[in-house]
Amino acid sequence: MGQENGNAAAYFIDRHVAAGRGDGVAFVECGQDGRRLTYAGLSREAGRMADLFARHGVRREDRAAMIVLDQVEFPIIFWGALKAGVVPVPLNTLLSADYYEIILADSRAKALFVSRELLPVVAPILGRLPDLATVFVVGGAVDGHADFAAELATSRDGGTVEASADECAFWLYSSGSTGRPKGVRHLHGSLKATADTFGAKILGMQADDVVLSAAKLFFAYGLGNAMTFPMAAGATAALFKGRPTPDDMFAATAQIRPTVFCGVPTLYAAMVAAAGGARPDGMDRLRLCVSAGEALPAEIGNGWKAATGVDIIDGVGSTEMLHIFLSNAPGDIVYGTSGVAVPGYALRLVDETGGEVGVGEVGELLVDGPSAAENYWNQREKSRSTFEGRWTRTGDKYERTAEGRFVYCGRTDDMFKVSGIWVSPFEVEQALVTHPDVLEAAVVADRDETGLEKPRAFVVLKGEAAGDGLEQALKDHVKAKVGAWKYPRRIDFVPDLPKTATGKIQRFKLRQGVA
Ligand code: 3SK
Repeated sequence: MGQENGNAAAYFIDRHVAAGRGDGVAFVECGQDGRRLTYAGLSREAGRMADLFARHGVRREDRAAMIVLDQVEFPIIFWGALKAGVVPVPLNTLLSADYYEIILADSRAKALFVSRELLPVVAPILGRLPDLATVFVVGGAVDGHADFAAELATSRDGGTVEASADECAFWLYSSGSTGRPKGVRHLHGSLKATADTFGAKILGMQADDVVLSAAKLFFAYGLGNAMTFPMAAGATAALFKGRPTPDDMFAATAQIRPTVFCGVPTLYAAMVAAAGGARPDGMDRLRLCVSAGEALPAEIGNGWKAATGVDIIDGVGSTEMLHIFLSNAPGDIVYGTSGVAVPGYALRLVDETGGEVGVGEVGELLVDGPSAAENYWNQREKSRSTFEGRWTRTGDKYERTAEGRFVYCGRTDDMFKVSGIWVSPFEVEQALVTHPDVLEAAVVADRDETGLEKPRAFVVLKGEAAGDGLEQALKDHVKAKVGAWKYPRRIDFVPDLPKTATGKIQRFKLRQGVA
């Protein structure tokens, strides 16, 4: 018997069609005129991409960048590239032209697929990218560029090329907490590895599930939630093209009636506040919710449960590990903790010398598991210091409780000392968000008049403006909650906070602002 094809498309698509499940709906777009894509339709359309690539001189292992919204063309292009052995590079659809230029040049993408709505953002830089041969516009013809729909319609199905599960399949760009983008190179086998672990063991994904993810497909988090996890089970994912505001999410849940909903803490907080205690429509089939991107404050988990009757599984993942490796689980949830290792992954907490720390001590989290990326493209030093043999450094500080649960303590580079005692910005932020007027908060170290570091908070309020006395009330609130020395000496009321694509607060940007 020949060896099984390790190409991820063989597992996620061809297997379903071969087993007679081709009529199952893989993707449905939210909204009135939302399109549907069956597994057979996806197989056919994605299969045509090899021909399209060949016509435009895009060869195996070349990169094809994607600036594509969550619409049915996203899976067609992504899986079509994998089927052809071309390496798709989905990019954050919210970046500026400067960032796109850096990333497109770094990846040396030969082809770019761009949603028509986003073409004006990248148009000014396209002439400055010598490796970029063809720009395919998704969702309409534009003079001077290839029309994706027309090109696909005239292509023939080229099937799925043989690939090793250990072969590089796709890249994701990680902005990281320092700002310089890194091309994270992932293998074909890693997609199945995350579906077999978090997707199957924690979410228990089944063929009758319908997943709605506020996190977009270009994030590792969204890619698993709304593509590989449901596809591994032959289930359905809903695609929402727009910005996930609470009202739009309520409309989408009312239409889709998802069984699994995936979001980030900021969105859950805003949805709880907007729901005003009432259960939103379309939650009748909901069995599970997932949160990642940053640790979920207990208040938000409890508020959501009170409004919807459904728990949120809070987990921790990274672009480097492709999805969640540390998580709470159904029936085993302690809000305010990140849970325990996902089955299939091993975790260590280490100090600066690499030694294991004990219960109640803070250490850096290291993870070993089957979905780790191969390396960062062209960043050898960073690759060597992140991927240490089997172990991947996360840059996150954690503490393990006597019960074995992990509690988030901040980033390795965010902690600071006040009066000689460590302060985790996260701890102060958590205290601030328990105040009824606060929606979100971020805390950084700022020097006082004596040059010593003290906490400074940036606070987004739930209501309009900060009334008289609110600043003092918040300081007193933090003192009472987490200790007198930790209170923010200065509070700035801001309309929103800088965040990475996956919803992590970019404290380095706030620090740059205060320096
Ligand atoms: O930020 C996270 O927790 C995360 C989760 C899943 C996949 C990717 C990321 C960055």
